Amino acid sequence: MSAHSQAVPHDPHFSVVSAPAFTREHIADLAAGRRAAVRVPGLLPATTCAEILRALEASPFEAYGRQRVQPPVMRFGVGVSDHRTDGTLADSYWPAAEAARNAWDQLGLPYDPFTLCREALGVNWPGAVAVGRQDGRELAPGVAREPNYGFQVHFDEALREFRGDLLDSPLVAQFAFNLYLSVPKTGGETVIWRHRWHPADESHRLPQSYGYSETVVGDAESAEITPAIGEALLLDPRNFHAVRPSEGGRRIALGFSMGLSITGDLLTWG
Ligand SMILES: O=C(O)CCC(=O)C(=O)O
Ligand SMILES: [Fe+2]
Repeated sequence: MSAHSQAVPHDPHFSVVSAPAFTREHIADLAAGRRAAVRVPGLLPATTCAEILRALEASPFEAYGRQRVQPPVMRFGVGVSDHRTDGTLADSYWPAAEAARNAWDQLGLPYDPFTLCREALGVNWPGAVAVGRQDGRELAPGVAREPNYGFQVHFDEALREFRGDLLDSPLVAQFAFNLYLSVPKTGGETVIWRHRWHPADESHRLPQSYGYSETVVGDAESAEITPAIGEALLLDPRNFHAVRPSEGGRRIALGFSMGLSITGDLLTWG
């Protein structure tokens, strides 16, 4: 028995597993809250990751909304979080998504990186893995993110962030997908706490921010993941999570949100 298990009881339903591929069980376990995260090293071939990274390194990233996202996080592409007003997806999202699509096209890659990710995620899934739609319009497929100064402690849950259903097909669970293309020499760890949002947590919210003071998680059990190039991470984003600041190199990942829809399909969005 380890010192840890003697001192602090461990929740067997809060664990991180590493596997050669995403299985149905992994996705079901995440959806059901029986697992914190699943790592798949080498989800895409190393040569593909290097090619996507080369294209991105030569491209200008933009910052997420600087009021809400401090310290700044850079992105290539668009996410719903910058276009949310009063719990709805603002009209401004659609031209931004169109511009992002063009920017990704102009990288000149012979494939769409997000399509490759969806295909790899779906190898063992009986339903489709497709980009989600709202009023018939396809959302953005994902975004490249560069949180060199880290992400504050936060959670992601469209059911709480949006009024009604974000997508045409209602979701019964949500996941966060990341595929790491570039990692720093030190830092850049992803930390996940066994703590889900509770109304009283709002007293820990950082003013005007997407994030919370780390006091919000108290002494909850946590798991720390040091990302590796080519590795995919699928996590339950209802659990509060953060990214630690990086040193010695850019931390760039492809990322998107994914929902399990009532149809049994997995639907993604940026
Ligand atoms: O970059 C990461 O490892 C996690 C980022 C994050 O907050 C998310 O994917 O929801
Ligand atoms: Fe997140």
